[in-house]
Amino acid sequence: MTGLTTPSPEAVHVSEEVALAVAEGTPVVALESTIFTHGLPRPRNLAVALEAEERLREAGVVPATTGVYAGVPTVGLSTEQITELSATDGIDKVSLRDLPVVAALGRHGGTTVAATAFLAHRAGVRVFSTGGLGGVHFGASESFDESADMTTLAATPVTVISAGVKSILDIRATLERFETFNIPVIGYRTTSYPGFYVTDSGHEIAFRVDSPEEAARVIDARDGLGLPQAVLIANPVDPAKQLPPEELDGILARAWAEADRQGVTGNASTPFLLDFIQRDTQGRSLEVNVEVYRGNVRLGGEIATALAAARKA
Ligand code: PSU
Ligand code: MN
Repeated sequence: MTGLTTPSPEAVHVSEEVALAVAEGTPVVALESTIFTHGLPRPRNLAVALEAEERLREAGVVPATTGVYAGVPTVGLSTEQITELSATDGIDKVSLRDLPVVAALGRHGGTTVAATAFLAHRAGVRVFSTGGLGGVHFGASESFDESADMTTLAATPVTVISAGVKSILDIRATLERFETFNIPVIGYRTTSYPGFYVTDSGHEIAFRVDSPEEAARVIDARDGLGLPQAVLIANPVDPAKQLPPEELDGILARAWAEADRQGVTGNASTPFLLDFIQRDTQGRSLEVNVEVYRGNVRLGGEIATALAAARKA
């Protein structure tokens, strides 16, 4: 014996609506909370979080917004809880390592992709939509700053819809790490890996799927094989709505230089850089961020619906 105990079902609160949907095979999509606790500025953060839920419901999909409310890791936060979390200062950014601490200390937390993927999987939710994934930061070969999103996704069999990894990251190195961790990366109607703020990061990926049904078949194949990794669906932003690609290098250079100057490191880097880019682009990056998220929420709903239909067939 290792001395490990069996996980307790009470450790994670799954809302009644989400639990019922999971039990009945109704499509469900998990949504993260860091996007509204640390990503988007107020009051836009709340509007975006509620709009995502609303659009899923309109499509017949149950939203499962995930976060930590007063120490309770929750899959299926209520509107009141989302409203409070999006308006409260000093909320923790909760990755998987932080989860037991924040739970024990009774704190509020916005869950990252890593923590959200873990909680969604614990609740039986198979599909999760986000904006951009964490990955390898530039200089990681010295700083070791690689997002725990990657290692978590290597061991968590959910499906994550994103517009690639955040533009601030070393995308080439991140794609290499996904390969190392056996994490499949699949373009949605493209083999050009998206660059979050831009449609094309300039990196090619091997595979594409062209419909939600095809994505669902990949997910079912992964599950049939009993593989433990997430499937990543990379869904590019509409080219008409991207940041002008020719401006991106300059924007990123200014962001990194400022982070360097202020000595920002660790888990503060991502929120700092995204916030800097928002100011540097006079809010244009915010509009792209919202657009990216909408697209991923929509596709997540479609894939969850295709998965549910395949199960019933
Ligand atoms: N969006 C933001 N700020 C963030 C994140 C998203 O505006 O901090 C989170 C995402 O949830 C992602 C995480 O999972 O950043 C990656 O951060 P890190 O590199 O510290 O692992
Ligand atoms: Mn980090």
